[in-house]
Amino acid sequence: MQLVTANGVTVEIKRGDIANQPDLDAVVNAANAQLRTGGGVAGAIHRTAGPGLTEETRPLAPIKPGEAVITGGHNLPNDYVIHTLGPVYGKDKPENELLASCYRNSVDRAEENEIESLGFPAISTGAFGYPAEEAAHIALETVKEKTNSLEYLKTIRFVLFGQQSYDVHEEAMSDVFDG
Ligand code: AR6
Repeated sequence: MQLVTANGVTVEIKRGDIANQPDLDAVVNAANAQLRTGGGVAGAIHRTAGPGLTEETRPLAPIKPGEAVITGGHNLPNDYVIHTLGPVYGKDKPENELLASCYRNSVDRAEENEIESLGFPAISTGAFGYPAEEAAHIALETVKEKTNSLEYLKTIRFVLFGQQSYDVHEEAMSDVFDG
């Protein structure tokens, strides 16, 4: 399953680079607390967005695990970036609730800004060590629940870097949406 419609919202999974999603209004950054560039997603987003993004994020930092803040997209092909700090697995507890908050708060920032299409990376599953399957289930369950109360968002895309991450999300999508 690559695509499902829930309460009029399309939820889809796709392999790709979160910094190269020109058809989305906004993308989510798997940020660090200081909202600076880093490895993985944060590196790709800041590199493509350029120094203007770091300038805009500086006064918004630090953020806590589960929080989300919004900025412009600068040189990215998207109007907005939503920066959320995932939990470090084994350290920031309870991990599952903090990870769900990342998705919930990111969707809330999108709705507040009347965003219609949003792309998520697999938050916390890289440097922060969250097991991929568990994280994918939390991500899809949280997004599914959110589709009950959306006014503006019509498309939510999970942008997965590797084939393994894609496969794990495909499986989780069937589990969560097919019952
Ligand atoms: N597009 C989509 N997914 C990607 C990309 C990309 N360009 N690059 C990596 N991934 P991570 P975290 C996948 O480490 O675990 C940073 O250094 C990756 O394979 O980016 O939340 C920050 O500065 C993995 O599945 O985020 C923080 O300190 C997933 O995206 C810290 O890492 C998330 O990997 C955040 O760690």
